Order: sequence, then C-alpha cells, then structure tokens
Amino acid sequence: KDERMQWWRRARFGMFIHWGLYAIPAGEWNGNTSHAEWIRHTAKIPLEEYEKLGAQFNPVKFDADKWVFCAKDAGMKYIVITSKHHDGFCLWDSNVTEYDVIDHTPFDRDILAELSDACKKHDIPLCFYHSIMDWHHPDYLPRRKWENRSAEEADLQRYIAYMKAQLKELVDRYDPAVLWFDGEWEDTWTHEEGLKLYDYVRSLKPDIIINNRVDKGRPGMKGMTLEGNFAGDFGTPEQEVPETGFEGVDWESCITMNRHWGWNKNDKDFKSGEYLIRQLVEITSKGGNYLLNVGPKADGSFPQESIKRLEQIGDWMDINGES
Ligand code: FUL
Repeated sequence: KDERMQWWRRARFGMFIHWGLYAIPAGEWNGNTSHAEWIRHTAKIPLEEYEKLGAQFNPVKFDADKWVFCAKDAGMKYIVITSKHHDGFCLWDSNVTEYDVIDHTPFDRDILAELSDACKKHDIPLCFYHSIMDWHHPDYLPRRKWENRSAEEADLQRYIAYMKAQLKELVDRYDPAVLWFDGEWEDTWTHEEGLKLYDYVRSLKPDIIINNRVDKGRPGMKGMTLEGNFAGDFGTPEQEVPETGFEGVDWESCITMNRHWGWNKNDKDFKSGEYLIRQLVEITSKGGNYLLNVGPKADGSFPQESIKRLEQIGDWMDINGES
C-alpha cells in the first residue's frame, strides 16, 4: 500500500470538481435559492422534469486545458471530477446508459475524454468521484421517499452490475488515479458489497487508490478510522479539518470555497484566499491532503470568485511552495 499511496501522499493538494445537469438551475428552483447538486432531491423534482435539463446542457465555454491550468497554477497536483453524482447523469459517453453528455444533451463532446487528454498532456493525475447512490437508474434502491416511481421491478444486483460496467469503462478509457466513491450510506449498500466493489476496482487497475466511502457508512470522524477489514485507502473528512493528524492513517479533507459543491449562483459566501491558504497549511501540516472544490457554471467556465482564489493560492505557492 505504501508504494501505491506514494504519489498521493506527496501530492497534498487537489482540485475537486462538481459538475453536472444541476449547474443549469444553478441552485435555484421555484424561487428557493438554497439548492445545488442535490437539487433533484431537495426541490423534489420528478425524474422526467429533471431529465429535461439535458436539452439545455451546452457548455460551450468548457475548455479542459484551461481547467487544468487553473489547477496547476494554484499548485494543485491532482483533479477529482464527478463522473457521476447522485442524480445519475454521466459526464462521459457511457455504453450502458443514454443518460450521459453525448446521448442526452446537445453538447456533442465527451467531457471526461477531453479532460483526461488535457491531464495527460499536462501531466496531472485525473481521478473520478463516482456516486453509488443513483436517483436515475431504475434498478437503484431505495427510491426517494417523495417519489412515486414504482420499485417493484427494481433489482439492486442489476444496478451493481451496471455500476461495475461503468467503472470498467472509466478505468479502461481514462485511466483514473483515484476512485472516490460516495453515496454509500443508504440501507441497501452493505459492508460486503463495499469490499467486493473495492476488490473489483483494484482488479481493473491494481495500483489505483480508493477512498473509504466505498464501504458502508463512514465509521469514526466522518470516516477517519480504516479499521479491520474496512475497505478503502484513505479517510474523507468533509467540510472539516481534523483536530490532529492520525498516525498511520491517510486522509483527505474535502472542502468547498463557498457553501455549496455544485454551482449556486446566489451563494456569495466565499472564504477568503488567505483563509484557504491557512487551511491548506493546517491540513498538510497535520499530514492530510486538501481537496478544494470548484463548481463550474453551466457554460463550462469556473466562477470568477473561484478563479480569483485559485490565483491567490498560486501566488502564495510561487513564493512558499516547493518548486
Ligand atoms: C457528499 C455528497 O452528498 C455531496 O453532494 C458532495 O458530493 C460531497 C463531497 O459528498 O456525500
């Protein structure tokens, strides 16, 4: 494991990217402005209505090289993007669903393919956040409580087969350095399935790194304990910096710049560049990695506020970071 984790331990600082159909409503639904990537659930949007967002997904300003430069200039050493968030929408041309950027939107470009090419070109590892929970797939269980979609024909094992087929596509085509699972807390997901999924992904790519959310729930401080045969290579404290480091445990704090992961046009509550730099120093000094989030807009550009903060961090890095 030590050998497998080596690049990641040294990397220290990564960019998290939450992007999908939810960038279109930009956090707002029927006058309520508090939503983000959870909008389908929090605004209780029926499936057919949410699916219609696909017709509006046309991020003409998406420029993978630009995104990569933004990350690299800030001193970030890896990128983790949502291949699929809880809404089930896929950012690559998946063979096993039509609910993806190529088949379901007018935007005829494979986002992960372009990002993967740019990351290779500029020598920065690309990683995928992949949600186990899936509000779109007919076989995923449980349904949202407020939904009236029948679950009678649903078969969770068939869903797991679907997820595995997708993971194989992702590994075969884009060679991710990390698989960052999430949405593992629902009743249907089990420790046994977590172990199996961990082994499956490692069998596709033995030196891949996998977060602890592949297993059921997150024991300890939002998943700091990687005890016994709990699956996963690193802990994932979310929106917090642990009090102390953890001897012999790898971890990565994932944190937003404002209050949301997905783009929310009304959320102006951004932490200052200085605050983010202090956070980076604090986390890395405790032995953790810092995964700082950007929620791109529907047009494919990064929010101006995020760009500014990345530049501020980059300026600090130029003086204080390693060369
Ligand atoms: C959580 C998710 O539910 C959030 O939407 C976000 O992706 C965060 C990083 O993980 O579990």
